[in-house]
Amino acid sequence: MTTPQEVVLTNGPFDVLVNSTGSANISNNNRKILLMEPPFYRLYHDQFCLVKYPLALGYLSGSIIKNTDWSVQTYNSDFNVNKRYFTSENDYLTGEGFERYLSCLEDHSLPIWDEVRKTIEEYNPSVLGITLKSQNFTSATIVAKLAKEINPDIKVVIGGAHATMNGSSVFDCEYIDVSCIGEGEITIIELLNAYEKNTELQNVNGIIFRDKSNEIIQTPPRAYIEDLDSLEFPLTSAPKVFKDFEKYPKEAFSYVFGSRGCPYACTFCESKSMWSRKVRYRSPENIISEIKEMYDFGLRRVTFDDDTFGVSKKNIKAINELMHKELPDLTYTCETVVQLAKDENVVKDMRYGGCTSTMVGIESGNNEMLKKVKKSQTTDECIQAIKNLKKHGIEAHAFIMVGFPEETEETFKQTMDFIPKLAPDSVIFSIFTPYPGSELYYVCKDMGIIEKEFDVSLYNHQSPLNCFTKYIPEERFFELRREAVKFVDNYNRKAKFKRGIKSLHNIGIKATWKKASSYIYGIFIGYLSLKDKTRV
Ligand code: B12
Ligand code: SF4
Repeated sequence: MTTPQEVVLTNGPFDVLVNSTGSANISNNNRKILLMEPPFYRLYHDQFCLVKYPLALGYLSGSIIKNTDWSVQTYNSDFNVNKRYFTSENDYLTGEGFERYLSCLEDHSLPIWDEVRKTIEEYNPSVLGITLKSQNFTSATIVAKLAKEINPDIKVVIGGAHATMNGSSVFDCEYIDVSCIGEGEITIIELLNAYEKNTELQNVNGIIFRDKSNEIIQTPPRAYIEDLDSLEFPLTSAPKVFKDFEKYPKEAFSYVFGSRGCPYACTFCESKSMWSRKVRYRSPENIISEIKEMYDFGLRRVTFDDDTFGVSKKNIKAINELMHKELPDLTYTCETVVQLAKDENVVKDMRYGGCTSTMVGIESGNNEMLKKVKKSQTTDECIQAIKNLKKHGIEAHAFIMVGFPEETEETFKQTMDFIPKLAPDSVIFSIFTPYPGSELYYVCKDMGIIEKEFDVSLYNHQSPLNCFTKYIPEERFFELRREAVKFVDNYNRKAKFKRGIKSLHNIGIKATWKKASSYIYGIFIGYLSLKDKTRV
């Protein structure tokens, strides 16, 4: 570790602090931070976008408002105010969409980048915070570049899963000043205070930063926040800070996190590197009071975004009892694991609390493969879990993943054959992707499946380039994948139709006609939007 050079204060017209290398520090007159989600889905298709208030932006801005007098704006540049459509087709990030994605990363004169430029110019922040997943890192580097072109003195701070997993390598992008490792609520406060008071960043734990002599310095790790109940609710400050707040549908604010961390150790997932396997829980009371705020805002259905809803049976019971008591006409949806849903009592508790839909990590239809990826479940237990959920009126959508490094043609086909036996309400189909921070990322490196210089922004669960299997030749893998995507799309269409018939049967003729006409209208609007495929 090195110590940053000394910073000197000069007298300027705007009380600007200038350091010894001449670049401006944060002015007392400009305590403004813009926090943003970089574009990703919009780069693929103009009509696909992230209709959501990213929780990282909500938590960070809440913390800044509570603890500092900085002004904050949050901005989801992956939301298109004119078009909100999304798709459930499995190949939506492939084909023409993928070509467009690549060209948008090359051509920075496109309207999407103009929108980003304009937002930065108009708000004129002294600090730009960008939240990152590996897939949108390249997009984020473009945002950082645009920001520095507008004002070279803007401090660019990144955070999120990709920042946390990739250490100092993110500084290959010359426009990044600071990377936040792990949780950001306290780190961002200390960072803003350091900027404002012009003290050394060395004293801020949990960051890596570029000092004035361009050296990359890492500070000691940031301790996890012990009391998650102390955090502000993202929705509370959203109307004040979130750009275009009023243009979002209410559902964009229906996401809630009840815990941080996951006790499981699936090798394709990097949750343990980010949050650790020790789970931190919010109290059921605190969760319910956040959901009450969402209820008052007009929401009647919320989504738990936790890695695994509730985690322990005891906690699940406690949350659901309170939900039932305090919010009887609110429903929720969540992600769960077979280990929990195979227990009918857990499922009953969830139903009691208002759960109507779940996504369950099934992944493979082959027991050996499940063991290899440390998914602690058997195929029989998977069937039991889906059965339990459906029996109690909870939709069960299955995450299925193929293309693990040790996948063979046989295990691939077994997984496809398993889907009808499992009979989920739909399949969320993914091709394995080695995410930095996951165990399999390092396995892929050791096996030589991925190169040292691995550009992860080209890969994601639906990327047409994904092929990380050792035993299936690439051409054959792509063939199997094409067939699988067709099979899954077909399965999902049929399953959706069946669900539709069932729900229409339950609601009667008049309501059926109303629903059917709005469905036809939806198709018509969707068709128009698909025809209007303008570049983003
Ligand atoms: C909800 C979710 C989604 C949603 C919405 C995402 C969104 N933008 O809001 C959807 C479904 C769209 C999605 C999509 C994808 N996701 Co996702 N997603 C999640 C999930 C479950 C929760 C995210 C969340 O809200 N967390 C809660 C907030 C509070 O945590 P946080 O975002 O990490 O932020 C904290 C810190 O990281 C830090 N921080 C974050 N940003 C910043 C910025 C600054 C400036 C600072 C200082 C600090 C800071 O402070 C925050 C507060 O403590 C996470 C898993 C998880 N447990 O986090 C996966 C996760 C983030 N997703 C992941 C992946 C892989 C994807 C996809 C690539 C999947 C795919 N199709 O292939 C896409 C990529 C989309 C994209 N835009 O790039 C991976 C990322 C792995 C990686 N190395 O990047 C994760 C970690 C899941 C996993 N365990 O593997 N995702
Ligand atoms: S895949 Fe889900 S259950 Fe497995 S470690 Fe990741 S978050 Fe936990």
